[in-house]
Amino acid sequence: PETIFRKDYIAPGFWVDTVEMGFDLELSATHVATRMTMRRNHDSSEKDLVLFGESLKLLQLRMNGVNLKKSAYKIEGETLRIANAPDEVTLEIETLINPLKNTSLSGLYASNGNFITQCEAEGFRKITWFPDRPDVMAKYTVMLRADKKKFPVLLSNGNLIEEGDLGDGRHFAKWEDPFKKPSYLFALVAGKLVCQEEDYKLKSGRKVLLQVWVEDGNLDKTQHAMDSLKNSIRWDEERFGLELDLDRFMIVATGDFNMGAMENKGLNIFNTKFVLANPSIATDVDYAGIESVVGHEYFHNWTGNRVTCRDWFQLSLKEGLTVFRDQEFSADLVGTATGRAVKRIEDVRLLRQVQFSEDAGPMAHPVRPDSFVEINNFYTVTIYEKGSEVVRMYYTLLGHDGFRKGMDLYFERHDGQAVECDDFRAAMADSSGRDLTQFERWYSQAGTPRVKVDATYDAEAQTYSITLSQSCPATPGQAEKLPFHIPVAMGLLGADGKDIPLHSAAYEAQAGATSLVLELTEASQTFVFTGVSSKPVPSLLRNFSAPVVLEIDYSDEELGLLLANDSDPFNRWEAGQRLATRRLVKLTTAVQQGEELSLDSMFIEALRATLNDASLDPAFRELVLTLPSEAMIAEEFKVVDPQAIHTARQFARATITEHLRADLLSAYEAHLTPGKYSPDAQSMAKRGLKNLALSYLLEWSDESTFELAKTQFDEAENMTDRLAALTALTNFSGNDKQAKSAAKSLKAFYKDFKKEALVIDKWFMLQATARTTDVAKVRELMTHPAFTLNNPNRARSLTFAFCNANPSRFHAADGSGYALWAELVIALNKLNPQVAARLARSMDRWKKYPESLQAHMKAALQKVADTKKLSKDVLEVVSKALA
Ligand code: BAL
Ligand code: ZN
Repeated sequence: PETIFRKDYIAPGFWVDTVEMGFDLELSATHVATRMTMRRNHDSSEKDLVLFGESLKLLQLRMNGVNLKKSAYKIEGETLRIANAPDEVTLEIETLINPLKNTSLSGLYASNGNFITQCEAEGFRKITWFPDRPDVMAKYTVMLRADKKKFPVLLSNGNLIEEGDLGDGRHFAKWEDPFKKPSYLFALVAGKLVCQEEDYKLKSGRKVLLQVWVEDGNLDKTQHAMDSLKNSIRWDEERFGLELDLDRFMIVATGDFNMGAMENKGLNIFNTKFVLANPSIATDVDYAGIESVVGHEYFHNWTGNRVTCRDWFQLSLKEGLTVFRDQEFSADLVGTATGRAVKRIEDVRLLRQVQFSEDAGPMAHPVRPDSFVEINNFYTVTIYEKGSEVVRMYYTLLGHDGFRKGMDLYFERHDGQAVECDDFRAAMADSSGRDLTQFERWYSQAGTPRVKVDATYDAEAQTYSITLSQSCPATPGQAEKLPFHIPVAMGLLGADGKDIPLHSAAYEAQAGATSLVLELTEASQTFVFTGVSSKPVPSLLRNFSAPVVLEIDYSDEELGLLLANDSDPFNRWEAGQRLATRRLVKLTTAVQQGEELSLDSMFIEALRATLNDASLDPAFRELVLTLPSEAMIAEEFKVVDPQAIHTARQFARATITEHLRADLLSAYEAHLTPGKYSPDAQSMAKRGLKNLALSYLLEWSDESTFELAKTQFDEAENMTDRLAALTALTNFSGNDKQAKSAAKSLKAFYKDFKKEALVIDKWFMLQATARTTDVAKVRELMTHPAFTLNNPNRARSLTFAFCNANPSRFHAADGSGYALWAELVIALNKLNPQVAARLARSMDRWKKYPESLQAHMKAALQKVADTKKLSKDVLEVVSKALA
């Protein structure tokens, strides 16, 4: 397949001013009539009128009222060209599509008898021929016609301007979107839906209508999404001065969705996973996820919709910025300093675990990629999470007010436009007067930079010098990297653990501050601090001020001091993780060499002190007590041994429990949250620590701990506690009786929730990631009547969870995990290439495994690559892996 390059961008040959669409909606044959007014873009070198289309039956094509004969245009693949079109064109197109057969869930498709659309990135071309590219922005009017009984609700973007009966059992609704938008933001929904609605008053006094649409029977699960929407609206007004620009804002939930949600103008379409919640079906993690995704999609209304992307290489312009905004939204809602830190730690954990790994593999790409085969493969953690880190670095460099000024200038300049990442950078530079030329490398260079720290203390001169040296590993297509502009927030701790006032000639204006942002711009730079009366302990990269790996040699004592005292909570946690990682790496090596395993008391006592420190937010304690994941430990090794890592981590957990049983039990009891469930930060924090304690306690095989979990499961009044207990029971290695009892609980859970698809997803996921679940067990679960590959959530809950989150079982020595993976990718490829390509990514890092495993992995990759009719989505992923 063809590779598309950023450097080949050409402005569209024609602009579209207005689009009128008429849909006659029938599940297996929907007729789409489109009429658009177009005018030549004299600034473009493209002279033809170019449209894109896919899987369409073209019924009619008229230009300025004249039917075009086949000889008047040329179709090649997805491109339709009309040469010699006049400067002003009215194009009328009729197409026929089959939503029922559309299992790709891109374009117009059927979900449980309803019509749903997903047009980002290139789904609109599955509805009609169109200049389907984000820089073509037009005003849309949409007429929907359908059977009234089967499709009582008809929704599209913008405002409802007319509705009525057609007299033949059908009815219609006409929608008009007052804003120009690119085609990827088009949406329609039709079917049997019900809504929770509310009038909401904006800060300006203007009233808007908010609606959350769901399938019948789910109205008891919409309140949290509605609350999150109202919080989002208020937050964007307060933090960025941005108001909702429509009179109506709708959210629709569907069970069949490739992504989390989609920011279509005024008609956001969501995966049910990020809408439906009540205490009996959703966990604390679900509640937090809903809040952040509702926020994310709402914030796109400005960062994405009002100002959109010129081309898909600029995707991070809207995604990185909007992730940054949703992260800040969630942090601001908690409000406390530790609450913010907890959110920051969770976000960084994801970045490190998934994005650093992507950056080190065959799919590594810059935040603004230079090329792609299939754009859907580039909705990645690099574009989203690293993109957000890049935005956060502006925030760190320019400060709260400076960043806001930059945002204001960005909207002042570009409202209503389709722009580039460089335009955002220019707004930040021009509003602050800062030179951000070098900062561009964060967009153009892939790979995770490493910053090495060398520090020396001169007792006589009372100076402390920190030398920071940066490098960045080669990535596909980029052998050499130039130095990045890296903000390094830092402080120095005295022996008492307190911050030392900082004095450095280079940062004179901030003399006496206890935290500074150093700016590393050279390959290597030395920063000298004066008036340092004793050797300090440096706290670097505070709040994770840049997406880099910090290489620094701390002693255990220094890490202990940081863990107990650092005024920066992020680095307190980080010190604990460094202590843990060091031990887990040693334990893994010991497992491999058949040595005796042991865990030292310094580490255990540090954990005990944190666990028992009632002055600390329980959510923060939970994070410190959580050992780095197996995936994170794997990153420490050149060659990964998943079984040894698993054994080492399990040993560490069991040993911690052996020593801290009494403390864990007290923590468990001290953090019970009886009474009505509430998803506020404090209650969530308590449940989090309590359930972490429970999971540790069950590392110890005895009757009392098993009973503790059993009782929690039986008596739980919310899904958070119920699922935590069931997870602990399922992973408990006890006697036969206990195993039977755990299996009974698992069965009961299924029975109780079999009508709740999202809970059944949890039931599959819990088993997919259980310690004892091997390939055979996954195959058995795949034959369960509730399992299907057709639904992305269900497919992910079992198969993705196993391949990505159960490493010691997935990487079975006989290669059976990889054979299963290949079968699944091939099966999914036929149904839904986007979902297939996601699963294909599980094999990205195959070259990091021992040769015996590599041989099996390569064979599995090759098997997929050799499959006939492979989608370009999957082909791009596996061929990059094999390259
Ligand atoms: N634009 C795709 C879904 C999202 O990032 O919100
Ligand atoms: Zn987004």
